[in-house]
Amino acid sequence: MEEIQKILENSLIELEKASSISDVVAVKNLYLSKKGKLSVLMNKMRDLSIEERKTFGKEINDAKITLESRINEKLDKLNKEKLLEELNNETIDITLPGNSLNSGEKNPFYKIIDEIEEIFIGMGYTVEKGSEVDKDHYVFELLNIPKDHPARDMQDTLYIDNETLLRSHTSAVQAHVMEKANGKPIKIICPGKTYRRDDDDMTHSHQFAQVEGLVIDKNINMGNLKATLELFARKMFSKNSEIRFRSSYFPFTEPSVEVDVSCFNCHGKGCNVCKNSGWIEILGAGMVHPNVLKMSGYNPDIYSGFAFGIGIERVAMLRYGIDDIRRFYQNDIRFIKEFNKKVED
Ligand code: FA5
Repeated sequence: MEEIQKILENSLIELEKASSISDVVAVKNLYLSKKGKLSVLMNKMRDLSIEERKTFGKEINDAKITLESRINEKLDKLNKEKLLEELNNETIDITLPGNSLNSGEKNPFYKIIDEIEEIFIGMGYTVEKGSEVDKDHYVFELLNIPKDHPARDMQDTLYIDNETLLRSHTSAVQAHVMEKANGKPIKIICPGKTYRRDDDDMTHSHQFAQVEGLVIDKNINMGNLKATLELFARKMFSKNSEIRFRSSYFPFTEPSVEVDVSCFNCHGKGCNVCKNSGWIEILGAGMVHPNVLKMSGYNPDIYSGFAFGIGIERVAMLRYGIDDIRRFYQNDIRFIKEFNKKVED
């Protein structure tokens, strides 16, 4: 018993002297590990009577508990001191300037899509999604443009295989929507990207975007189309903008029109932006061709409809006075920031 007390006393003295965490761990190993001084005393139990073993065992356990709790107290104290020391040594220079975070801005291209959607939703249209990669069947065939039709030349595009291509116009959506509607009335718009072999200049790009519109019901006529497009133009551009309808040709509409808006740059006088015509074409439209209605399961004697395809960048150029279509794709943050100022009507 005396030996136990002696070992405990020595261990406490050594613990007292320990000045670092590693010193304390060393004391712990010396006395409490499996082969530590207190643990090996247990071997002596073999030589004792049952009665003596009880008191001896209890004494060793008490000594172990005492030493363990003193070691933990000391470790706790040393850890706190270490943390305090680290905090005191750590200096933060609050005079350094902070890093300002630039918030993103919406490209005018997407702002115009939002505006176009808002105008048409206000007229009762729903917004559909289309696919940029589509089948020849939808992009051309169901739109009355069979293989070898000359209209295909104007809309040459990138082919993934003989039957799959990057759509050259959003009109492909028309055939999908008609297929889905299964003979029921339709009133939709669908914005999206299109791809075409075209010479890039101030108003043309090989990749651009359109908003397709399609209305099919009983008694839909050319007057409805004209009123819709006039209302759209009046809401989108200033009341001073002029609009003109030119007769045109699309294989999927009859009659067909192209709609021009007076040039934002020269206000109709003629300049390099409008190629001296005073007008910029923004959309193609017309009454849905009876063949297209038939191919998609609508009886042209009962149903009629109109469709239009608006060039989104062209509308944005007119709306914001942007002189070159290529600016939309150049990712110049200075250009993008310009359009988050309020635009005058
Ligand atoms: C078409 O693409 C027809 N699918 C539009 C249509 C839809 C007609 C429904 C009838 C019924 P067009 O090729 O004219 O038509 O293009 C329509 C509009 O897209 C143009 O008025 C113009 O604003 C825009 N656009 C056409 N080509 C380009 C181009 N290379 N770069 C930028 N915008 C273009």
